[in-house]
Amino acid sequence: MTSKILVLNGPNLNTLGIRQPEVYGTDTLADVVALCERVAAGRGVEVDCRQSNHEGEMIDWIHAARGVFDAIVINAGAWTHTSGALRDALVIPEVPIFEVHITNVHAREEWRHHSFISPIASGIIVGCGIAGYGYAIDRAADAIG
Ligand code: DHK
Repeated sequence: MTSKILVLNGPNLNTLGIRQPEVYGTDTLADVVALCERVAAGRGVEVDCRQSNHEGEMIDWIHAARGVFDAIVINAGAWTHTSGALRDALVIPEVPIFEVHITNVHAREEWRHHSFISPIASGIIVGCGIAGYGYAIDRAADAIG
């Protein structure tokens, strides 16, 4: 059976390309999805890419991922730094989590330095632009074999 990776993008990432392009670049969410699909196809895995501005919706998607997805790649946007609820949802022992940030959050404002997700992540990729999603999918494919 083909392995499946759930790719989640949190709040404001639907505005990639127009939101602070000097910080986040000019690539759009559609470019992120195209990259994820290309990398996944090259690795023989499937991806399902979703974005939400609603924390409860994202938590519901994570709950429903059990038994369906083999790994989760997540850029939780600002929820990364604020949401214990999202972190609790992501504690799924059989599903490795890969945290992605387009920017180097550690070189930005102090409130972005803390991540609720990092302690439960199998891997973390920051500051590599949207290429980081591709690296995370590649690594997730390795991890799930
Ligand atoms: C994206 C966001 O929306 C911010 O809230 C994070 C992250 C950083 C990124 O770099 O992809 O702080």
